[in-house]
Amino acid sequence: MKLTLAYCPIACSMVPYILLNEVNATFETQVINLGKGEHMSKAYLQINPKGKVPTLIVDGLALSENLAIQVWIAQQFPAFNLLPSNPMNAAQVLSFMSWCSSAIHPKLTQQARPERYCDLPDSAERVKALGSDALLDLFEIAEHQIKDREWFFDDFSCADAYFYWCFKRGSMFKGDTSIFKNCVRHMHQMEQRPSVQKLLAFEKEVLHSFETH
Ligand SMILES: N[C@@H](CCC(=O)N[C@@H](CS)C(=O)NCC(=O)O)C(=O)O
Repeated sequence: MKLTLAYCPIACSMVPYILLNEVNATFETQVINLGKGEHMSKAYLQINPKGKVPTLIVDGLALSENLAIQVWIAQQFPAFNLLPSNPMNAAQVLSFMSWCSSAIHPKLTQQARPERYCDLPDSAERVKALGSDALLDLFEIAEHQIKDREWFFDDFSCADAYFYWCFKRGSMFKGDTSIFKNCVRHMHQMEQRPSVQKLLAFEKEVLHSFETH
């Protein structure tokens, strides 16, 4: 099986990158420089007409949407337990992942790309501030959920990788996320995992290549 992940550093494509390493999959990466607009190139739009990363290409078939990609990885490599086998437990993890994708992610985009939310003159700072307030409220919910536990659910799961990106990306904006001590601890725990260490090394390498090309 040939796997190719369309990936850009810092972006949410780091989540499937981590999970593919968790399951020891052999895969290639197709680096897409979002800053240079490579996601809108004719060639990339043929792979993913939505012009987003991640896309996972499985034997020539493109799969988009982070949540679907994560579920595919979990189901393709069931021995690694990235999703629980009990239906209710699995649904709880999916519920969390859906929250990452539909609630948290848009608040991150609101801060990164405020012009997509309001094009009135001089509105960007206000749009970002509202995004930041809403994001901090969402992190407060996660802060309670991860209190006194190692992972969001009984075992390490896709939910941990997805939230790791959400929190890390959220910490790059103005709002102070260091107040969420449990989320910070979770982020550090994630960074102990070999899969995340691989990601961080690869990310550094790709960012360096962006700077020098
Ligand atoms: N609904 C998509 C959203 C993916 C997404 O927004 N990816 C961002 C990177 S984090 C992207 O490709 N942004 C490029 C753009 O919107 O111009 C998913 O969950 O996979």
